[in-house]
Amino acid sequence: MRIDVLTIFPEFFSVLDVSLLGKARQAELVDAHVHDLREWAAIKADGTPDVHRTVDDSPFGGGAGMVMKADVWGRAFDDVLQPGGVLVVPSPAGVPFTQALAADLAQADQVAFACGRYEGIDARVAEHYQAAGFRVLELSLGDYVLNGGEVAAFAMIEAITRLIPGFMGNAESIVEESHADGLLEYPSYTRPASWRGLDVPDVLLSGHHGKIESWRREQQVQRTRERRPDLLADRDNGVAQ
Ligand code: JD8
Repeated sequence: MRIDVLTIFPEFFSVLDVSLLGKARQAELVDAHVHDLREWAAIKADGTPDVHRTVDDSPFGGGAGMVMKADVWGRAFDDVLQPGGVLVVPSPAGVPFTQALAADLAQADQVAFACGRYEGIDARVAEHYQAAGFRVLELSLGDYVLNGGEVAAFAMIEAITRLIPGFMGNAESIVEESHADGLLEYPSYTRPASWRGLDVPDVLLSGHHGKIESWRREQQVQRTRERRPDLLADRDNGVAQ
């Protein structure tokens, strides 16, 4: 899979080489490229040089802050987006990013992330590439406000790339994770069996795999009911996670 990230803070993604993603890059499972958006701001739309490499301007209709310029993003994506590529625009106004979307995007040949800053990106950028036939997804990491799209893009990249076949050493562990089956995962324990007066549940020491499996299932349902009743409702209504 090819991943492209466009941002005015490319150094933010320097850690992409750390962790498993680094190994996946070596194993050519992931071909990741980070681009500095300002490279496409050196020349203004009228062809004259812009020494300030301006990427933002004041919002039409007034209001606080600045908006990122469509013409700069357009020149950048014209160079970076490949046929069939998916354009992901992290945004607090986006649809929720989920495990199901991560699994879906893990099948893509290219995913390009538009990391906005300021008040966001001129809305015509998503509109233009949608109209040009690209799959454009405005996705939110969660119901809280960040200062830009970089943190969200990073989280989405990790959630997506770890689902690429061959990425995670033991694919089995993926199956048992939270959200894999619409339920939160069961609690896990390891040695010592007793710690500060807290003992590991006896069933886990029983060696009785049937009982262990049903206990773990019950724990998943109980936790989900307590912490994420919305997931249980979705599950009962057959909504993909
Ligand atoms: C992209 C600019 C900052 C947002 C004025 C603060 C995602 N779950 C999420 N929360 N916030 C974001 C996000 C925030 C962004 C950008 C994503 C680009 N900002 C803006 C609007 C209010 N500032 C996000 N995914």
